[in-house]
Amino acid sequence: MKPWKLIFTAMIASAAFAGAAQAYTTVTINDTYIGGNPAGGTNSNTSWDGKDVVGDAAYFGINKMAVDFNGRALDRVRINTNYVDYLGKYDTHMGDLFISTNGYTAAGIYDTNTTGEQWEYALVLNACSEVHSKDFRGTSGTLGLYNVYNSGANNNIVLSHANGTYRNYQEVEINTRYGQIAQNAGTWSINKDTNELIFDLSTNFFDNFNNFGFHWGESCGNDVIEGGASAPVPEPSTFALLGAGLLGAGLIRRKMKK
Ligand SMILES: [Ca+2]
Ligand SMILES: [Ca+2]
Repeated sequence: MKPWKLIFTAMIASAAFAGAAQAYTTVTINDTYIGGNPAGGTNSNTSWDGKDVVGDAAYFGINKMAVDFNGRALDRVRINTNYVDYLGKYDTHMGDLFISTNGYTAAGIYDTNTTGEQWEYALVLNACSEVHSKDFRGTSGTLGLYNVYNSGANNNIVLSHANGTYRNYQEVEINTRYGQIAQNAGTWSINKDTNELIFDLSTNFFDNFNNFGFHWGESCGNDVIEGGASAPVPEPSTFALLGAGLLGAGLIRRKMKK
């Protein structure tokens, strides 16, 4: 093998290797979302109107959301919330993660399930009868993937609810009777050191969308977070460019030899 051919082969191998090692990117969404005003048992209580947290922020406050991309693939969503230390507080429970795959349009302060961004998919904390029960105290499980239907016979959005005061008209869970795409799309876990509820995907279902929106809250919706995140634009690796350059040089060399 001629020296230049040897170098060229090595470069192609390097390019293939560089292509496999993808960059990891995190998009942070801060909680600037408020949502609807309180309703429920004390419907006339307007003292929480316009507030980011209904009730005690030490229990229900959501600080931010981290969206992790592996290359262009959606890999994890991490919700940073005080609630991880108060699971089951006042008979509430963790909600499911709502996902938009055609971007995110912000709504005003009185956004409800029928206004603002509409969600195409949801990641459901599986073993619903347990996770969605006030008696559940687990800290990990599997994730189901569901279509979201916000109207019609298959409407599977469950709105915020609680025995006392809660934030009204927030989408918080999926009725798993309808819309299942996959029974196991990953795992969820609680990290009490970082105050995170982590949705960790194993499915490649979300690998090829460009613009996402996300929505999460407790079953009471006492705090809710929403926001958008775009998948990183892929850049050709240095080695791939070098390989392409050498391929060009090789072709010129062949031409000159003729
Ligand atoms: Ca959408
Ligand atoms: Ca909020």
